[in-house]
Amino acid sequence: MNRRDFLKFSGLVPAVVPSLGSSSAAADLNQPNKEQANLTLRIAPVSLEIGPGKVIKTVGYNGSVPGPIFRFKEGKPVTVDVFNETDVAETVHWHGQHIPSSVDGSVEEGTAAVPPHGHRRYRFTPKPAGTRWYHTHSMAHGDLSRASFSGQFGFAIIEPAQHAGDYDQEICVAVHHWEPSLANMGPPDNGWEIAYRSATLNGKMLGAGEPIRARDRQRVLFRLLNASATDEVRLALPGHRFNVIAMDGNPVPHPQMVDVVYLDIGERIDAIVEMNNPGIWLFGSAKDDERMMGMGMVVEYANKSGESQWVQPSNVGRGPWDYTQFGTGAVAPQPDHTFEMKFAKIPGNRKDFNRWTINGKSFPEIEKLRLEKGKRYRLAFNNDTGDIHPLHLHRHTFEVTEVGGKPMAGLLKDVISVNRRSTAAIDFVADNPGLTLFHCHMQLHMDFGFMQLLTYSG
Ligand SMILES: [Cu+2]
Repeated sequence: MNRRDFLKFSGLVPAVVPSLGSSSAAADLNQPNKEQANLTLRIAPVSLEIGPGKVIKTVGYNGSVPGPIFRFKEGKPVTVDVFNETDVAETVHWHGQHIPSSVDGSVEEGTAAVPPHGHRRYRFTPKPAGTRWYHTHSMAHGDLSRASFSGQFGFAIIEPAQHAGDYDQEICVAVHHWEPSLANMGPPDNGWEIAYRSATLNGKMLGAGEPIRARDRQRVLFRLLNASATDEVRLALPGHRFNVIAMDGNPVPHPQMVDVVYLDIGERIDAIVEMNNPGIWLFGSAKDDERMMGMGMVVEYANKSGESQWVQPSNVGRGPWDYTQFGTGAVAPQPDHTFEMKFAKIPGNRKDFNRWTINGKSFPEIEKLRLEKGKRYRLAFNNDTGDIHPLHLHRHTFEVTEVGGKPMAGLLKDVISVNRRSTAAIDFVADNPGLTLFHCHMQLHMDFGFMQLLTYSG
């Protein structure tokens, strides 16, 4: 089955292919006006029925959650018209791309916001190839209806000039949590955290959406995205294993077979699953309460029927997984300069939000890190907090060079999940001048100080 057939019959996620090409030659024949093609993104309130009679009022893209799947061709410029039909200024961040600060989508970097009931046009050249995504980069500051608590997220897949992937069917799955409320879940000195009442895969609770339909001996490419505002997730498909071939859209040096995939906020995983165990299965969260909240999807083989089966995987774990298993085993070259970054928490004490510091200072008081073009930099993290932090660097791809004291090389990412009371290091080449944001992707952490800008000198 080719992708067009799949999209026709699956109905999993709305896809926008026509203007920007796809890997299918048949689709290309229907695109005589590719050169003039524009994309339109409409930010507007949407009533999302995530389950029977369960309606979430949120804000989404083009009337859906997730937004349309954009398919870009690497290196082929695109124009995106963004219309904001809400009462607040909004931004659209193109997560994982090497594009100018003026269009990257964060006001801190200098991208102009889309005014309430206003319009802006962005033009950029999509790169690098891989599973990217787009999402709002506004702040919530405790408003649990805004920013990444809303439905403003979608896949932006950048097709390479030639696709190396060998698969029969592609399935994009985005994770989200809904109905957030403030809760006190930690020790007495800990501030507000977030509890949720429902969760979805592709905007539908378990049983409410179309099943994933597969045939025996198919190879399925899962593109997985954690678009939650605040929670990391672990996903499993009993009876099957995931061959993890890419992380954050970048091919991994050592693909690994795993039973459970771990995704911190903002992370993506490309995994091939060999469909060789006919039946009706449940793909979903390895946490029982999260699956009960809706984070699951039925996987249905052709000519099979009955109840979906769940088998609890062993060794689910509490922290991030071991990234070193995906690396080369080599040691990365020494950087030209290392920035030491120590993270700490200022406790909110049950009546306020926790605040977060990098080397003792919070955004926006913290000074910018200065980069020189062409040099290789290391950010050496010391997470002196009891929380896991998904750290994201804009506009650059980094190499993970140390995790928990273990040196590593070859794994290219744009988000790294740093464990509690642990260390990690990332290296990157300063090759994309302009203001660049570094921040924790956990919404409450970025809202309350966990951000820093990097700037190029000269
Ligand atoms: Cu954090």
